[in-house]
Amino acid sequence: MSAPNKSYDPVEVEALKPEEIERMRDEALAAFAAADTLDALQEAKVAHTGGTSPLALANREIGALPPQAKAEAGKRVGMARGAVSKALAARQAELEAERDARVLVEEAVDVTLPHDRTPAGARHPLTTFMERVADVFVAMGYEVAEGPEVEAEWFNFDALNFTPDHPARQMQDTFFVQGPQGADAGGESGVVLRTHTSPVQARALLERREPPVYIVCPGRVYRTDELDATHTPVFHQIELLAVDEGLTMADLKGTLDHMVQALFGADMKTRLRPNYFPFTEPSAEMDMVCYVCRGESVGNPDRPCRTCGSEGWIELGGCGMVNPKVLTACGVDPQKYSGFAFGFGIERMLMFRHNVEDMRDMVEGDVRFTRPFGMEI
Ligand code: FA5
Repeated sequence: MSAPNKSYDPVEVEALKPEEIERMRDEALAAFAAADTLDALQEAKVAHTGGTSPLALANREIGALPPQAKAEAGKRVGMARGAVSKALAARQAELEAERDARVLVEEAVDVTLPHDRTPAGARHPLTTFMERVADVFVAMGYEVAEGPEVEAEWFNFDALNFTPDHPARQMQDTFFVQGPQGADAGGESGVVLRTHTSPVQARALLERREPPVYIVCPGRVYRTDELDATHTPVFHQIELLAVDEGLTMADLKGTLDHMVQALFGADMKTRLRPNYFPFTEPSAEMDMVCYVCRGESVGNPDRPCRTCGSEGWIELGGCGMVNPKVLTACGVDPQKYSGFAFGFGIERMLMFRHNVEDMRDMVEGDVRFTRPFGMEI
C-alpha cells in the first residue's frame, strides 16, 4: 500500500486552479448574459450547470483530493457555483419579465372595437311554445303523431265527414296542389295543403286500428286567408285525439281544463259553446277565462280589457266527441269505442299569452320581435 501523498498541492490539479475556476464561472456568466430568449438560457443552463458542465466536473474532482486540500478547493468551487446559480436565476427572472410584458402587448384585446360575430340563433317562439303545449299531453301519456302537410283531399275532408259540396273544399278556402275538388270530382280525391291538423286523426286511427289511441299532433297548416292582424295563410295548430272505451264529454272538459291550467295558471278554466264540425258530434267552441283580466273587465267600464274585448273569455279553438261516422270510416267500431278531439291555433294562443297585437309580427322574421322571447334552443 502506498503512503498518502502528504505533499499534494491542489494548485497542481488543473481543473481546480483558481484561475480555471474563475474562467469557468466567467464563461457561465457571459453565456447567461448573452442568452436573449428563455430557450437560449435553458441551453446555457445545461451547458454551465448540468452534470457534465466544467464546474460540475471540477466539483467531482474535489472528492479525490487529500483532506487538507479539500476545504480550500471546495470553497473555491462552491463560491463559483453559487455565483453561477445566482446569475442564472437573475437572468431567468429578467427574461420571464420581458416575455410577460411582450405577451401583454401582443395578446391585448381592445374591448372597445365593434364586434362582428354572428349572433347565436334561437328557435322561433311559435316552435318552442307549440312544443311546450305538446309536452303537457306527453306528460299525460299521449304520443306525438305527425302527418304530411301535402295531404290527400280524402284525409283532409272525406274521412272527416266533409260532404263533397262543403264550402271549405272550394279553391277560395283551400290550396289545391293537384286535382279534383268535392262534388264535381266524380268521387276522385285530389291533393291539398292540409287546412287543419285533423287529418292526422284519420291517419292515426287507420294506422293503429285498435284503440286505445291517445295522440297529440302539432303542425303547420295552410288556408287561403289574407295576411292581416289576426290571420295568416300559413299557421300552426295543435290537435288532440283520444279514442278508448267509455270516453265522454266530461273527459274532454277535464283534459281542456288541465291544459289551460298547465299553460296559464292554476285558477284557469274553460267553457264550451255549441258549434258545428263535420267530424265531431256534438261539437263545441272552447273558450278559456281571459288570461289578462281574469274576467274582471266584464261589466266594468273602469277596467276595460283589450285582450278579450271585456268579454272575460278568449276563444281557443274547436272540439267535440269524434263523430261515429269518422270512427267507421277509419275502421273503428263506434259501438265499442268513443273519442274526443280538439284543435286550436298556436299563433292566436301565443298572441294573447304575450299580448301580441298583430299576427304579422310573428311571421315576418324580424328578430326585434323574437329576441324578447329569449334564446331557447
Ligand atoms: C279547425 O281547424 C278544426 N280542425 C278544429 C277541431 C279539431 C275541431 C278537432 C274539433 C275537433 P277552426 O277552423 O276553427 O277549427 O280552426 C281552429 C283554430 O285555428 C282557430 O280557432 C284559430 O285559432 C286558428 N286559425 C284558423 N284560421 C287561422 C288563420 N288564418 N291564421 C291563424 N290562425 C287561424
